[in-house]
Amino acid sequence: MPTIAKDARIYVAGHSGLVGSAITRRLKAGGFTNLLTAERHELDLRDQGAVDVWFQTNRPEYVFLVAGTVGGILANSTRPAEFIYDNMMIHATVVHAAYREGARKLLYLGSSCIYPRECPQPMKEEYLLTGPLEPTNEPYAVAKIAGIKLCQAYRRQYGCDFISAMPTNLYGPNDNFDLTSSHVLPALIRKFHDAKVEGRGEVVIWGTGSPRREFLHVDDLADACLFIMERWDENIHINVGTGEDLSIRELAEMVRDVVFPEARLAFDTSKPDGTPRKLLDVSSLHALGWHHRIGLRDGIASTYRWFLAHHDHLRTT
Ligand code: GFB
Repeated sequence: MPTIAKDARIYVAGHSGLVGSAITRRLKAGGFTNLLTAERHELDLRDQGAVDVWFQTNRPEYVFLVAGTVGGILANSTRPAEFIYDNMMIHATVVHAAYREGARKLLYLGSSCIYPRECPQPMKEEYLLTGPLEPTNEPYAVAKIAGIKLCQAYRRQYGCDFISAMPTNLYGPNDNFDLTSSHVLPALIRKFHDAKVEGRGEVVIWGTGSPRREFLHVDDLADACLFIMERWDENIHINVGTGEDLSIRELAEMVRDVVFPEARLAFDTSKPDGTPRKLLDVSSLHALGWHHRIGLRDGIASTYRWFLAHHDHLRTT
């Protein structure tokens, strides 16, 4: 299995997003000197011709395929066409170009929503495609499953060393804090912050508060991605998470305690709950020797500090 040379050409597809920016930080901290990136306006990853030319010019040896159109439960429900089209195209163009230009290894990142809605918990890698998906994010999940199958097909037919990892719900610096498209954790940070600033005592949480979720800090994920790139060589994908979950109500209480302890919680049950529970079985990753380091409360506190330092300049999509 390759140990990546410090001067290897490494392409991070999606380097400005939550995950890509964390992987870029991790690679720089690890002394990797030859990082390749392309801005969105320079390279449309949905365009096979453009991606082929970019790969011919830059010839990456290692590819972290972490680009995509992502969002929380509302964005998934209201923009299903974008979620399936953008992601299927991006996965296909990058995997195909990596094969054609002979990349040594590619790591593709999926999502824990690939597993069936009623999946036994914690969810083992082999539970993929054993039952119907959660309707609120089915188009996104189908695109993500297609990405896994792409990597497996190119491995089987062409012998490519293309692997997949499935992270749980992520959060951290560079997250999306826009309330119409964000995931729950950054949404709660923004909601409690805005309530504090505007002098409102109540914060509205979507759904019943009873769904359970697992959260991993994106710096831990980035560390896991480098670890997996150097140690995982299997056809089957590998889960990346903490192995611990909590209810949305408990999460909201934790964010409240960090951001605005005096606030009261209210629940808007007209909003969807989504999957009842999504806890990954991370025994394969633990057996390889990797464990997360950043506890949830500390991660929320540091993400709130990041939010305070940057919220004047945050995107609003
Ligand atoms: O993070 P989230 O949007 O996505 O929502 P999923 C998780 C839970 O938090 C749901 C509740 O039960 C939401 O109803 N929630 C409470 C909120 N308040 C809020 C709020 O203010 N904003 C948001 N966004 N949620 C996504 C999938 O599922 O997870 C994607 O749609 C992807 O495909 C991603 O897999 C990781 O965890 O339900």
